[in-house]
Amino acid sequence: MTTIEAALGDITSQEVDAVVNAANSSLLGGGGVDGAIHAAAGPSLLEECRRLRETTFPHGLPVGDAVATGAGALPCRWVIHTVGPNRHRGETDPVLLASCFRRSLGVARQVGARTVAVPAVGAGAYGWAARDVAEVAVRTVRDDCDERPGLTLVRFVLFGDRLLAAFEEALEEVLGAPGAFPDRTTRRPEP
Ligand code: AR6
Repeated sequence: MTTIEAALGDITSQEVDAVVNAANSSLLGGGGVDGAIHAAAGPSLLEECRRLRETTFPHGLPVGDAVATGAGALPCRWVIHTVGPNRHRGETDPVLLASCFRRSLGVARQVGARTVAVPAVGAGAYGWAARDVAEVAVRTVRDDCDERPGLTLVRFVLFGDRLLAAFEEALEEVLGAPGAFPDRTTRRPEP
């Protein structure tokens, strides 16, 4: 069974197996979550990302895809970099946003992670509305964890009350009240 929950906080301080990074195709850093993760992880993360660009992704990581690296000084083992669709560039298809969450969890299982912290990919510089990200993220994670075993915890880590409220609402809508579906493979934790 996978616990899916939402929490207020900074993704760089999460004690989980893997954290998801809202990166860009270059994989070479940026602002927002990406900047915070690179700053907290230290230079080894950027070095690994550079190597990935030289080897596997010479043209950059495609939108909607995900790839894992080590985590440098972060209190987790892996960083899973994904690239959200950028609404400011006309990338408005929610299927691409859903792909970020699905691929990130797929990569998490591949490396052997069981607990994962996930930010609101797309809800910052890439211009998606909080409630749209929340809806897509919660549905995608629920469906993915219903279909595939391996993860025990997926924690959405949100910066700010507005985002937390949007995710709480989506959790309620998609998963029902806490504890309402004891037989499902996914559930919310008891309050
Ligand atoms: N922990 C958790 N959430 C955070 C943190 C943090 N430390 N910092 C910001 N957020 P964004 P995007 C929230 O812009 O929209 C970067 O420059 C933030 O409030 O990080 O996918 C990349 O390099 C927002 O709700 O990601 C790309 O160029 C959410 O994380 C571009 O931004 C996502 O905001 C990606 O844009």
